[in-house]
Amino acid sequence: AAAAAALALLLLLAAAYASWRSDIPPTALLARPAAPTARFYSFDLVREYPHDPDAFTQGLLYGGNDTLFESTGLYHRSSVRKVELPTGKVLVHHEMDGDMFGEGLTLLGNRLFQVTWLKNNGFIYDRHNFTKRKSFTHKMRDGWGLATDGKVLFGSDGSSKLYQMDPKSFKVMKMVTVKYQDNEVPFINELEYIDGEVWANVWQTDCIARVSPENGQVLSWIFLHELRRNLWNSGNTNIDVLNGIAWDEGNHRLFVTGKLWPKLYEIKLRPVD
Ligand code: DDQ
Ligand code: CA
Repeated sequence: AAAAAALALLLLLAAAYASWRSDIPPTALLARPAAPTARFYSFDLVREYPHDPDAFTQGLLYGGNDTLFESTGLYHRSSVRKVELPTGKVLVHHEMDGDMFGEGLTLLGNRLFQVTWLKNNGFIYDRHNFTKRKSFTHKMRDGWGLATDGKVLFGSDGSSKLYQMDPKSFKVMKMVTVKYQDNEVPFINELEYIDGEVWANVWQTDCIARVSPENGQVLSWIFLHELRRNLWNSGNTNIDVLNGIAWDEGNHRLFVTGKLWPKLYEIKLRPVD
């Protein structure tokens, strides 16, 4: 009876508040879902930087001191690079064997991990000397994206799966299905770990999904179609898809680019809902 009275009082207060704020229907005040719902983000452009237009970007991360590490794809053109952020200049370049198609890249300690397309093997490089190389095999269907929280390797394989792998044994510790509401999101590509979330490029879209690594739910979407559209409209008709997310944790800077894009962008998110 006490609960019913409390509820009645709550309804009354909500109705009173709503009639005062006549723009809010009374039910809206009580209809707040308990679980967090997805939000949508657009962006503000902070700065743009030059980016090698021949880099078919497959992996991107911040390397400290205004540098980026980047992995590029395409046969006979795949590489791992260290890039100077302000100029886009390639400081260190490791050319991969011609039959290798470079994919996701991440840095754990002093070691860069890279996966390759259509193969179950990847490579480990010393961040200071790309020639010191070891190879490994993994259990994902394919090698697309990589990221790390400093403990596990997050991996994607072009499906809707998000893997967590042990960086020593490459054993799959956890696997979730990326879903937006009840819909599986396929083509999960380049990854970045940011503040407890895994951010993922979704291949062939101009969108980044912010994914919970706990349950695979898409928490938010970031829409970046303007970036590709503007490049295209200024004559860059050779560009491929949006791909590559890098987070400078120390300075809270977010960088994005795409395959064969002549620019790399620092952006800030702006909620649109
Ligand atoms: N992936 O980055 C989405 C994983 C792969 C992109 C592959 C693009 C095709 C390029 C042409 C390959 C020539 C055999
Ligand atoms: Ca990344």
